[in-house]
Amino acid sequence: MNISPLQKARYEYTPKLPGMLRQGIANICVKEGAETQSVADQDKIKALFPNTYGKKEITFEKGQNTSAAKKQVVGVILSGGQAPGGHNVICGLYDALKATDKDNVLLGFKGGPDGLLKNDYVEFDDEFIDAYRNTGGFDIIGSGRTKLETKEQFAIVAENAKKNGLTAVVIIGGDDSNTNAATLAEYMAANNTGIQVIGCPKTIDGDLKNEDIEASFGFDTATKTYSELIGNIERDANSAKKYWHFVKVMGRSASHVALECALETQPNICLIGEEVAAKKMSLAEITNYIADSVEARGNNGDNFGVAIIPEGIVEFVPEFSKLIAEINELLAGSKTEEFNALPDWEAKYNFIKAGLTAESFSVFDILPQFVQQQLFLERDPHGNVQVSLIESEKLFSEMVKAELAKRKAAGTYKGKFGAQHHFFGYEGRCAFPSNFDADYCYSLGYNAFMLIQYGYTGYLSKVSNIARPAEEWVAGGMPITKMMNMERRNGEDKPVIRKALVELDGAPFKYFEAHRKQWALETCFKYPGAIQYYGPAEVCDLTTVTLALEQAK
Ligand code: FBP
Repeated sequence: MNISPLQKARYEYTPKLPGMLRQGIANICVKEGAETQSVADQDKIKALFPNTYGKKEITFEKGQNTSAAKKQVVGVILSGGQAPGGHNVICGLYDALKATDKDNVLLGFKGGPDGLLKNDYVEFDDEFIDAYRNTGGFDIIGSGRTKLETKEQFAIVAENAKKNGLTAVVIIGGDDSNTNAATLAEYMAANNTGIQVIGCPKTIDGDLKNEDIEASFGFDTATKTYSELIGNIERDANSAKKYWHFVKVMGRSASHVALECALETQPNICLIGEEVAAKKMSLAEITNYIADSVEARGNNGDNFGVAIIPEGIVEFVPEFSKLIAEINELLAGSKTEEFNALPDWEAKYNFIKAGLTAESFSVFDILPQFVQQQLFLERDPHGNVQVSLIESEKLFSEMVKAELAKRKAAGTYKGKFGAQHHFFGYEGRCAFPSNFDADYCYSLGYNAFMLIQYGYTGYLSKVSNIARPAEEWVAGGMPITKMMNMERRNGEDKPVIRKALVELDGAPFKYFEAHRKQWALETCFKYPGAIQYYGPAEVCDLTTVTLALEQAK
């Protein structure tokens, strides 16, 4: 009764595995490659990970399975923001584990890392797993953002793991969660627990990728979902010809999601945070850049358009970051109470004016009042401004409106400007996984079990060559320490997986850069439509434009 026809049909879908994993468990052998080094700071990372550093990269091949027979009891968690395909990672893991030995056990720890700390889990069986095959969401066991990083936490996890007889833990998460997976693996090895730890690369933001991990799962489905909506909006804009639509898309920091959506839909404007930072653009320069397109189109009679704004944009604007830092300082400690006690906005405004440097106050002063107030209303538990809550789509449309009013007064702009605002984020995180994500995720999970079975720890499940058909995908594993470097986090130098930002000399940005001038002036909209699950492979199994451009030989 509660199952839609599509969900019912998706239960029947058989995800595609890489060719080398299709021969049955008995026919999967391992091939070890070269020893690895971290991407930077080798000596420091090696010293911090003496038991797991420098291990060999590995690939699986067709051949006699030589892994030692051992009953496996595996614990799995989902960590961080939802991403389409998470359920299939668990399904792939479960199927490989049961195909190896039906007495093997898979425990799902609930609510993310908290589940491991609280020893709160469910044991999966066929009926349980079958209800989640090829579905979106993380509701199978839930997720959470608790960071597993202290020795005390690791000791609790190790104790709970021993209590349940766990032989391995699989962490499905982003760069932070997999950094923690590497540290947990090192702890487990250093303390001779015999418990292995394997990671799987997740995040719709697309910023967990490198020379080994070609894409994080969920990026494909989420960007296809947003692109469908943006394409529909473009068509509406082109039909009514009376609105500019400002569309903010998720991506906490990197602009991969915005860039992919732009490549899919060819909007008039797409801001890229990494470019804004590299060119040290000011808010006024960004505003002028958008206003130039609105003016040129308006003067041609096209009083409509679409602009994509990445969620993390304001933190890439140097003068805005400086302003945020000064506000955090201004309201540190008891000064928040002093500020909150002021009787009205005018008194607060004067307090701010007196507390900021002249440079930062001039930035503050050009912001629309609702953004000025947002900066002081929305604070995180540490009292800092919550930058992700700033409605940057409204910020830029308001600033463009003000700029156009000036241009109208000067007689250069002759058009009309009406704006609509959208934020696409949560809409895409739990969509039914595309065929690509369903296949990729299932393969990552299946492969994670092969890594466990062959005794590896501190590895990320790796499936590569993914711009090609699944038959040609290459399954294997990479030591997580290979992706690490030292970074300053909260005043301390820490070993972390390097976050992948948009590369301004990479093929996806270069393509965008070569076309955006034309897109800004003309109407070159592209309408991708909804994700297709059934039909010809060239429609249903297509992956992202980003991946296609990055992998184009
Ligand atoms: P992950 O990095 O954990 O995958 O989450 C990314 C993300 O989806 C961002 O795009 C977004 O800024 C954030 O999660 C929102 O988080 P929350 O679900 O806590 O509101």
